[in-house]
Amino acid sequence: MKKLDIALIGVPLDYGQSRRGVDMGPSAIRYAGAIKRLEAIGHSLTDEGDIQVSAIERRDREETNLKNLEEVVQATSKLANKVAEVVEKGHFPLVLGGDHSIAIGTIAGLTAKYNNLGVIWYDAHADMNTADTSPSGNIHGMPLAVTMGLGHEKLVNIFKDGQKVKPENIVIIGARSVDPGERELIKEKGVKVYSMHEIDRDGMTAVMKDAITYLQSKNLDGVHLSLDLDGLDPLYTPGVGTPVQGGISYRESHLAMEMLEDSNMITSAEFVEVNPILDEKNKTADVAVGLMGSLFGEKLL
Ligand code: B3U
Ligand code: MN
Ligand code: MN
Repeated sequence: MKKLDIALIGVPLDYGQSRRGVDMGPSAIRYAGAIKRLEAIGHSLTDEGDIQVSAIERRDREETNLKNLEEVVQATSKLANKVAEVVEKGHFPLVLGGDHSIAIGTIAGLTAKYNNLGVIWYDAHADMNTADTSPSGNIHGMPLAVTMGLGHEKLVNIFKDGQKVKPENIVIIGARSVDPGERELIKEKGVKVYSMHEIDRDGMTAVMKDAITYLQSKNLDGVHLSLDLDGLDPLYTPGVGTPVQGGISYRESHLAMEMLEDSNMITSAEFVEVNPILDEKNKTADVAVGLMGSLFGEKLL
């Protein structure tokens, strides 16, 4: 991999879901040695610190079934501005979550530079609910819909109005818990999904080859990797808010990251949903940092 100027941005946000603790994710990932690990590969790294997230719950709430909407809008708007600032300087944004609602801000900010962005969504879930279909009201179950321009207008219009990514430029990998409304939207919008079924049937090598070829056919000017640690099986990443059995293995995940590195297509990344309170001795943050190593070009030999 060519040497990058990586801009590390922490987002200690836990308002997109209901289990406290995921706000400590960025600290846990830093503690697990992310910076040294990436510098050892030869990249230069600037730690931009954490985005400020309001600690006070607001009272001037609008009537909505979306939990903590104002707090999520505030934090993701700040994040979008930060991501835009670093990509415009030519840096590679590496965003640490925080719950997955932060992707709304990351992807919005990326549109400052990329006009035809691709997204790889590595996750047990599709994160394609809207206020109408969400079973929980948790915004971390909605960022991919928001990115396609669907959902609450305050979320859809962060940084720039409307759709940020075309549905046909999105690939989901590892899905195994998809709600009925999400299933409909996947079909209607033509989002490419490699569920656990395809991974079991064809193997990770074939799935990643196919996903990379698919994205290469789209004339993209950038590809963002949004990696939810619950995409892996909870055996390997127990420190997540909504674990789902039967997930991607540790080995398959490293292989996937190495194949992405080989493809040279990734232009930004985020690692989300690390919750140290639910974790076992920082295991999940350790896995996140290991996967970063593979994604950024660490070699076994
Ligand atoms: N699809 C469910 C559950 C969920 C989504 N993302 C996570 N959990 N991490 C929902 O609430 O939208
Ligand atoms: Mn997710
Ligand atoms: Mn998930």
